[in-house]
Amino acid sequence: MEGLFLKSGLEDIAERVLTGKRLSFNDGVRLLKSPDILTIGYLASHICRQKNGDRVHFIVNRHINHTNICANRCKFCAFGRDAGDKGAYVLSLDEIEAKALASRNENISEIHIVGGLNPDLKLDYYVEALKRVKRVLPGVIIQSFTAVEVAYLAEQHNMSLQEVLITLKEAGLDSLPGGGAEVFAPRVRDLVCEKKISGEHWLAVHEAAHGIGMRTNATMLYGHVETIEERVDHLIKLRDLQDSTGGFLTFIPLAFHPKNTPMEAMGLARSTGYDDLKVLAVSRLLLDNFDHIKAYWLMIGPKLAQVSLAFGVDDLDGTVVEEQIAHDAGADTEQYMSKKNLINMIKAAGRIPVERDTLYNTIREGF
Ligand code: V47
Repeated sequence: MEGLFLKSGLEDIAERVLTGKRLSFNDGVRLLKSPDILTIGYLASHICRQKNGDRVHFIVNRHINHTNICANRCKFCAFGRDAGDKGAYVLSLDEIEAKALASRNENISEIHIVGGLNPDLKLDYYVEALKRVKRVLPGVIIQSFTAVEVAYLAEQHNMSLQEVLITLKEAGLDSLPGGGAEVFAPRVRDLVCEKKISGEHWLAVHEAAHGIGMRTNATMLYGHVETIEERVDHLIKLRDLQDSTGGFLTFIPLAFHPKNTPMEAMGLARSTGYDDLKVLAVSRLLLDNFDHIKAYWLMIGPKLAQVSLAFGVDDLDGTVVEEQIAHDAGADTEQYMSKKNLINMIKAAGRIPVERDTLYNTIREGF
């Protein structure tokens, strides 16, 4: 075993990982700065297998982006529009219901609705959307509305985060997705999303959700202006909240897509495969209190997502069906992946496909 890590300079970190010790901020920085991707992947895979064995998860789900009109207009985003702009849209409640209904025969277990901060959409729209989805798809789990949308509703209606969350929960909301986290460091937020809620506020929404028994996801948007240290700081803040609530289900790194965004002019390139794998693997190592790390095939491509199963990843997300946010920003993947394809990718990696629901309950295992 020792020979494996010779000359990597990561021997002490490897020792800590293999003996179950928590990694520090500095360990995270050293891992992300190291070119020794195979050692990092080996260690991450070791931890992933301790937590999940050979099981790799996927979900049959459908995304709906209900509006792209957004008061925040983050600089990394190609999806947001001002009302009246070309391509600006809001789905009516009937349209949301029709999209949910169109999935009725697909045996989907999750509906994922996220959109912009549209000042014309009030809490009653969200409540009614949830009720209608549950009416046409009874039994489906609704994982919808980012912390940013929840905070916006609280502000618009002068309600507490908890009051908004309880109102949404009573209407059918089961879980929050992980979007809107970006990178918590104020320096980064000032540069790329100055109008967005702070990192602390994002964490407070998730803490409030966990407090009412709602499980949630977490993300990090990487590959733009953030430093390695800021990435690690973000991960440690998530780890700290997870220590206190245990409410996070999974962590999903999101690779920045620059096309058509205000940041395109900065000349930033898409993240490299090397960086994608390292962020996934180092997340697996630092987030020792998260059960799952998800590679979102739609953003990093199905082939790299499959390879990431050897770098600490145990979840490939889902069938998705339709998606605007990454595709408006130049994602060159499909918007839909069949269940058969997801199963084949997992089997071809020598692993056991597990169809899960949002809460990681097994729907079916071993296809
Ligand atoms: O909140 C915006 C990010 C998020 C870009 O919780 C961008 O299971 C890349 O959160 N390039 C939406 N990313 C997607 C999201 C998500 C996706 C899949 C699963 C889950 C989950 C969550 O996408 C936004 C923002 O953080 N984003 N613009 C862009 N140009």
